[in-house]
Amino acid sequence: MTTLWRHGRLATLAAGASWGLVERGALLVDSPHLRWAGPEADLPAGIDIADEHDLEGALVTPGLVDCHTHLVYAGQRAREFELRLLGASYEEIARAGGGIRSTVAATRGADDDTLYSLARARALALAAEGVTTLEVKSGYGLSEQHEARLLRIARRLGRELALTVRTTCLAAHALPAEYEGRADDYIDAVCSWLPTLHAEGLVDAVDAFCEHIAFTPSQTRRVFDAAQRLGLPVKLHAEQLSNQGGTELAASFGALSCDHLEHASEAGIRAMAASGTVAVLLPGAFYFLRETKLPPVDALRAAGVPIAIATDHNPGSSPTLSPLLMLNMACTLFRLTPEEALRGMTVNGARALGLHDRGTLAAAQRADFAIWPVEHPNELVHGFGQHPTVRVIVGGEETRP
Ligand code: DI6
Ligand code: FE
Repeated sequence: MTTLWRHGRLATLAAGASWGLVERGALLVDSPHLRWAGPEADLPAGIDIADEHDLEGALVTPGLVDCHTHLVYAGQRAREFELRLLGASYEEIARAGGGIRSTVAATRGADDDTLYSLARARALALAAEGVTTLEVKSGYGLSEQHEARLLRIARRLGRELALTVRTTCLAAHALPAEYEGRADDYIDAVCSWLPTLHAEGLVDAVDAFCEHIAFTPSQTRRVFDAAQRLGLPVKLHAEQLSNQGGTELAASFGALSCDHLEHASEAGIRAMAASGTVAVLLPGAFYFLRETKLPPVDALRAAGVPIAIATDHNPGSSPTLSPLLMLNMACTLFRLTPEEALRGMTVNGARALGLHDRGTLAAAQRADFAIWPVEHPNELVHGFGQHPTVRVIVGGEETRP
């Protein structure tokens, strides 16, 4: 059964420049895939159209892909925000048992239904700005039982909402209090959990936080070795607060992405280019932590490393639920062009998740798209805090959140 969507302005994001714009464009959908996208005048003949929608000149983009979120947690950290404004640093708060550990305590204390409904509300807020594919990391459980619980809740989001959810095990996010002074033992434990979590079908990728306040490169390597033994792809929170050489390490494992990267080196960028690793830049965390060292955007461009943009939604360093605001900040803070920013939250975001069936409007891609009441895609990036009303189509079906 083929559905025709006609009289739209398409930002196909096909390779090349100018957003892949098609004036007076049309889409043919065989759910859940696109059968055809192009100028309405070139619609293929002889197709049996079962249903037809008039887009009335609205803009159509691929559905947004938010490739880095920490969506499943309880509690909030507004007090910590206040403390930072009174002079405490993120690191000081983390070292004093605040920060990630306080979210771990709140998360462990919440029941499954509470965690699910909190995460669901967050996912719906992202969907309300055009997100159709979402990555959800664990990392606020930090025990086998609680990491499994968070990943199950992420899977449940994917089953119950009209969204694709990819799960990432980030058990190596922070050292839980019960392992104080025994980081290597904790890493051993994480490595021993992965086969069980994977056997239950809970893990699409494995991530770690490689940082002086978290885990060393050699601890990260052990987590990656365990992931590799299971055939799972890896990603890394790399060079966010300092340069640890995590980028080179992740690239040597063929990582899907390295994320944050403010302190990435030339050698790290060369390694990412060689391994086809995506650079996921997170302007929300940069802004909220009031970082001053910019990610090396020019060097990433020069090396041909694909750049993705994500919300990094989490309660400590990026408590935002606005993907469009992140596109704007990618331009204002990191000097991406508006087109680079949108490609970063569509085609390159998908690539950071190892997904090649979405992120552009083209035949055989998933029919995940967003319909916006604007004339040009640069308007989505230019305004901020405007929350335009968007219609969201997932797998060819309009969603009604
Ligand atoms: N880097 C971050 O910015 C977040 N996690 C990470 O590895 C912070 C998470 C938090 O503060 O709760
Ligand atoms: Fe993160």
